[in-house]
Amino acid sequence: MEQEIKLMKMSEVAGTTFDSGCGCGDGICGTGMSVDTKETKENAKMSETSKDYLVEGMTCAHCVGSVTKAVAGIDGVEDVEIELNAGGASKVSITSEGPIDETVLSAAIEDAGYNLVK
Ligand SMILES: [Cu+2]
Repeated sequence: MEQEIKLMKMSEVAGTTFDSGCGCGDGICGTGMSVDTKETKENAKMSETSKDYLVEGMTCAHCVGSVTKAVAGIDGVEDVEIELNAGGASKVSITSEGPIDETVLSAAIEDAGYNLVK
């Protein structure tokens, strides 16, 4: 009986914490969140991917910088390397924590003012 009462109290505390929108980093909810993050990162490392794309419209180092910045801002992207082919399609090598969503990639590149060929 005593154990049951203690368990109920703990879940009540946890529920209250969530309902009040706590900002704790090391409480019950904070611990749960950090465990999830670690698992995601470990899984991501296992599936690290490197893929080449072609982007049209880059003509100088400034363009390369713009595209690099745009691509690097995408979730999961770890490294971006661009071989500039001024006036043609430049090779963009992207290393990421997993497959990149090409819709997101294409949108990011278009936002920067360039065109993802493939
Ligand atoms: Cu330029």
